[in-house]
Amino acid sequence: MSLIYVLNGPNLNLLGKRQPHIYGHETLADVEADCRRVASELGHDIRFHQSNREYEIIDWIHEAREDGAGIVINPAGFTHTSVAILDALNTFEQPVIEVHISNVHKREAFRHHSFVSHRADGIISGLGTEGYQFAIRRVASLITSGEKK
Ligand code: CA2
Repeated sequence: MSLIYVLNGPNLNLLGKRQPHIYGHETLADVEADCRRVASELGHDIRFHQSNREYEIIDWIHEAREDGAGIVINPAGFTHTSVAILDALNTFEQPVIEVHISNVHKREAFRHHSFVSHRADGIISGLGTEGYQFAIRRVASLITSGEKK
């Protein structure tokens, strides 16, 4: 069994409570339950975190360097601003999938650039909260194909 980190950036604690027309009705607790279910179906465990503080996200990426087999990350607003999160992800040698609930390319121009995409092995955007489940599946298959090498 491998450990997949699912990391969520600022304001995602409000998921399902505000702006449902953009982010849907599922809460972050619902997303966590979905991720746990899919990961356990695939024989993996997850560590699920959310923070409004950049340094906490960086610390979890460092922790994943020790015991993580992959990372699913929705950096939220830090996507478009954080070289520091990119630098941390660049030290992590296992699969990384970037998730956005909304289609960032259909939104304001400032959301079209992602620092994290410079490192991500794949990007999911605009599939709603279901995107997290696809991301877990992709990380799991990358873990398996890495094990076969
Ligand atoms: O679509 C996504 O998942 C985003 O990462 C969400 C970020 C936004 O800054 C990115 O451009 C795209 C914002 C997260 C805010 O989450 C909220 C959830 C519910 C209510 C209010 C904010």
